[in-house]
Amino acid sequence: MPLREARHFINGVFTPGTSGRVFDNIGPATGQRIGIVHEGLKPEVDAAVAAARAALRGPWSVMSQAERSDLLHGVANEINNRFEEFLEAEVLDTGKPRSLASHIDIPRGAANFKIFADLVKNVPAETFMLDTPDRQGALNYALRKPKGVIAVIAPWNLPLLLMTWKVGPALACGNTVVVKPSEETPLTTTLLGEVMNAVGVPPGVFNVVHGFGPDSAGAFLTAHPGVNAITFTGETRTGEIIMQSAAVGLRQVSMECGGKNAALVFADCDLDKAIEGTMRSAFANCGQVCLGTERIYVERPIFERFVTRLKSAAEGLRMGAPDDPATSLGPLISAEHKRKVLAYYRIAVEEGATVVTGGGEPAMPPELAQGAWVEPTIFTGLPQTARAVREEIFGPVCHIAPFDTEEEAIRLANDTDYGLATAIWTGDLSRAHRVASRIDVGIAWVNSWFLRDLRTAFGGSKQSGIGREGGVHGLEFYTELSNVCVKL
Ligand code: NAD
Ligand code: 6OD
Repeated sequence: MPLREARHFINGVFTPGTSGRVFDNIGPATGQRIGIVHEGLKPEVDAAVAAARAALRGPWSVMSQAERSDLLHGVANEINNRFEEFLEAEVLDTGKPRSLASHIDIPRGAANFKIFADLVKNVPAETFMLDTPDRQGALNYALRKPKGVIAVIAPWNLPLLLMTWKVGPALACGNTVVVKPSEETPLTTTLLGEVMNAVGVPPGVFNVVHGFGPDSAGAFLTAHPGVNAITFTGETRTGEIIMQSAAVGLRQVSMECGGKNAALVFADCDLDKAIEGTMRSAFANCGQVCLGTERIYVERPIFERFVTRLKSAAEGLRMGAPDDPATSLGPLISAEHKRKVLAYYRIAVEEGATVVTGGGEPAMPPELAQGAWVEPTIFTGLPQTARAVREEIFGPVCHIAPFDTEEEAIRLANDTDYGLATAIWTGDLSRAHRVASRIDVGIAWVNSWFLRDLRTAFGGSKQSGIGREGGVHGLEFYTELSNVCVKL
């Protein structure tokens, strides 16, 4: 397979930039080089921000909302027309099973443009008639204006989906963007540049600069004074660093960060459904989903049965080549992430965990042997204070512990620095509502997981993030409200 070259996309043109630096793009399934990526530094970021600024003042702002929305529908349609190319690129970059990327990543990546293009056309403006002493009154209304040039810093776990989840609403609201995709997954963001040109999105509206975080494109972009707001998805620690950059010039941030999410499994649940849902929440995308479940609390009467059944289901997962339809579990994103996850497997054992299944590296066939593979792993027996119970591992791993009362289950679920998601498995409707209302998270699922209307709010509390994106809630971040009062 020929090596893929990922260039920056600045002002509608693919360019290697002037830094002269490149780095290898390694396919995580095989550990082999699949391409090279040009690294952007300050000059590339300067050029991209300048292009975004010019487009903001120029062609993008003279278009009507309807024209912009039509173009974004065109972007979605073109992604779907080139579905196979996007699929191949995403699978190469991440090693995830083709079946997963074709059901989630690419369709959702396209849908993000349509949903927000339609949504912004249908948001009513705030309008009041004001009483005045002369009884003539005043008309007071608010305009929503684009915020300006938005920096989009994206992660590697769902590269197209999570990047378009930000680019879609940003562009729909009339902003322009500079995207810094993860250094691990440059390909689908680069392809999106081709799509933007093909459908006629004006140059400069969508820009991409590749590179790393510190001392590289990410840091230069978030520190750039020409950026009006920063939307970030990634680790909490990175979010803290980016907030420090954003403080200069009082630039607003939207932060979607890490999680250490709990599942609460009550004895009155439908056990088949709880096992099926928990399998997905713990192991889908090799556990590399921010909403994934790493802590499972099970009511004591069904604890042993639950552990036995989850073990057997986890042992039924099949690791293999992404193109093999039988593959249900892919690799981790990189050798570095594999080292981190395996380190946590060791830490858990040192902390006294019982290894129910997994805990190490699988034997893979020769063509995959250099890939970032780890076994799906289940632990029990750790105290709530253990690092493996408190820190986000972001791998195919969970810890299962028993609980005795509803009150205890709620306390355990909330006993974390994070607040992203929870899944509640119960057949008791009143309990479902009661418990959901008391867990400090951005989203609580009842008898389901990863199900969400894109028009609803998404985000985390505590160290899982700041702000909400999704639906009309994203408009608060991607637009500036401007109040107009007309004396009649
Ligand atoms: P990461 O924080 O390492 O990197 C995310 C992005 O930030 C990358 O593009 C990276 O290059 C960039 N970056 C790193 N340091 C930077 C700096 N100093 N300045 C500017 N940019 C910088 O995260 P990751 O490893 O790509 O993703 C995994 C993490 O993301 C996990 O913690 C996961 O929970 C979180 N995540 C959260 C959500 C959510 O919606 N809450 C979704 C997906 C992933
Ligand atoms: O469902 C979404 O819109 C969303 N932002 C999912 C995030 C997944 C995190 O890995």
